[in-house]
This record gives sequence, C-alpha cells and structure tokens, in this order.
Amino acid sequence: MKVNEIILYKVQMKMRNPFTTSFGTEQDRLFLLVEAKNEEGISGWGECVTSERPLYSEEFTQSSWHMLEEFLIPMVLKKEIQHPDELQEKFNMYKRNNMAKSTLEAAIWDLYAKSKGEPLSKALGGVKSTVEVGISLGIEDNVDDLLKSIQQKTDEGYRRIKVKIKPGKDINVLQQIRNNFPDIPLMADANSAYTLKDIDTLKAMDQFNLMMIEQPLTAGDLIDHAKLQKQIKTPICLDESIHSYEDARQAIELGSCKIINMKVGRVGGLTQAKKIHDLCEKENIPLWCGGMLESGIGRAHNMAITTLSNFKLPGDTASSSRYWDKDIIEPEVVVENGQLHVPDRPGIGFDVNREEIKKNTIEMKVFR
Ligand code: OSB
Ligand code: MG
Repeated sequence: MKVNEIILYKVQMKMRNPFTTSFGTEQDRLFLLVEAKNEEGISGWGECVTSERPLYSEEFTQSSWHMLEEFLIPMVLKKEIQHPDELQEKFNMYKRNNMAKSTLEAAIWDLYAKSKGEPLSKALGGVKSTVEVGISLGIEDNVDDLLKSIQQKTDEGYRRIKVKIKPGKDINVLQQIRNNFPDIPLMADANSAYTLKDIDTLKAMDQFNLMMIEQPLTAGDLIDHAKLQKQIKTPICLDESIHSYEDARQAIELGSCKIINMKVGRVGGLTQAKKIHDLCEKENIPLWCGGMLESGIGRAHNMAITTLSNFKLPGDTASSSRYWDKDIIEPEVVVENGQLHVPDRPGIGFDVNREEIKKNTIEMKVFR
C-alpha cells in the first residue's frame, strides 16, 4: 500500500458547553484531522486529540501540526507500507509527540482496513460488536447543576458516571452525589491535582465506593502512585502517567495502578495501544477507553479499539451530541441504553461529512 496524498486540516469547533477539569476550562476546540489517500483515491482519516494549549500534556495543536508537516508526513508519503504496525517503529526515531504520531497512524489504519474491506475493529483484533460507555462530567460551580446532569445521564442509560475533582471540589461534591445516588457506578478523575501531602483527603474518598480514582497525582509519576495505592482501597487508574508499553509495564510492576485509561493519542497510536492491551490482559489490569473531547472521527477510532477483549469497563465515548451541535461524521455517534453498536462497514465505518469539515476548517495543507 502507498499513501499518495495527505491532507492536513486545522479545525475549529465550539462545544455546546464548557468542560472544566482541574487544569482548566475548554469550550473552543482547535484540533487537526489527517486525510491519507491511497493510489485508488480511497481516504483514511485520523483525528489529533491535542488542545490549543499544552495543559493536559506537553503537546498542543500547533506543535502537532509542525511534527506532522515537518517530520512525520514525509516519512510515509509515497513510501511502501505493508502494514500500519510498521509505523510505530519508524516514528520512534523521534521522541514522544505521541498525539501527532497517533493521528497519522490512525489515518493509515483506517485506510488499511478500508483497502482490505474490513472494519477497523476487526483489523485491530476486536471481538465485540457492541461496547459499553459511560460519560465524563466536568467540574461545575454549582453542585446542583452537576446533580441534575448525573440524573439526566443516568436516565439516558450511561453505564457509569465520571466526575472531575480538584482540591476543594472533592469530598463535599462526592458526598452530595452519593447522598442522591447511593448506587450508581461512579468514579472521579483528578487530572493530577493532588500530592501525597493530601493523603487524608485521598483516604477519605474510600468511603464513597468509587469504581476508581483516575490520576490523583502528578502526570508521569509512578512511584508516588504506588505508595498511594498501598494506603487506599479505591483502585487507582492511571491516565497522564502512561505514555507507552514501558510505562504500563513499570506501573504494573510497581503496583502504581489497578486499572489503565487507554487513550490512543496519549500512547502514540493504535499499534502501541494493542501492545499495552495485550500486556494488561495478561496481567489482569482492565482497561477502558478515555475521551479527549473528540469529534466523530476520534470517536469512531475509540469505538474500534474498545472492541478488544480487555476493555472491560465503560469508556468515555458518549454520543456526538454530548459536545457537538453538529458532528463531522454521518451518521453521528448515538449511545443507546449505554451501548454503542460498532459499525461493520470497512474502516472506521462512518462517512465523513466533508461539507461540515469544510465549514470548520481554518487552515489546510496538501502534501503530494
Ligand atoms: O483526563 O480524561 C481526561 C478531556 C480532556 C482532557 C483530559 C480528559 C478529558 C476527559 C474527557 O475526561 C472525556 C470526554 O471526551 O468526554
Ligand atoms: Mg483523565
């Protein structure tokens, strides 16, 4: 297979509501799409999950644009590719920049699956035709607003509720949630807002019967998480500390977590995600697929990876309408009773809505 043409799109889309985490608030998404065309003119698509600013990780949309334009696209354009698994090793000559690498790899995975006439989920080794999903709710100024959202999303059938927490918006919030919803599957994501000095607060969270606490301590840390896991009953789930197979191996060996949030962008692509998946399956560490406020293209990729067998917990891939008035794929992603039906058409299995992409594109570059 040869990629004859690559198009890089810089896309701006406004979310229906602001989304607040311990590191900031986001409403205007600025992200990239990659379209990779083969000799027959078939297109594969990938979405870059960066934000405009490097708040979640060191990558940001403009850094990914540069990585793709300057370094990654020239490595694949017009080159013979037998299988997308080859790309990981090629890209590894450059350090990190995982979200940029993942974007181009995702487009080529989609193209590969389409050229074989196979759904992406199958090409990845997926075994499920439906996947269970939950929803991630941001920090609210007013807890009553959060409680209302939880009621609504629970009524809609979402299989677990994830709430964002930070110091001062934690025990009190979780207590009120549990007072109103004693039995819902509930978890909390701190996005690295605590240190071991907050041990009393972190221990106090054990009383809420959380499915897990996600990334309580510093991004990248494994050692302190291992210390913390020994002192709390609630399973720790790592997000911002896992960027590679090696990170996952070391986290498991150290006992830094009992669960991993898989974000394909964060680990540098689907090939690396599969490797981590297989390791975690062997080590009895369940996975779930995290979200990064994706448009439909990213959602479609997330659905595909979630069909692998060790994705045992509901992920973040909610309906398109969670964030978008109008998504850029057709049909849009619709969660029914907390489940997604994975498409059985080739590749990502959704049509991209070119008109909608055009409307939201602020910059574009064609590579031939
Ligand atoms: O930590 O999981 C996170 C969104 C942006 C950055 C980091 C995170 C998140 C989410 C989003 O929790 C969930 C979603 O896409 O719905
Ligand atoms: Mg997280």
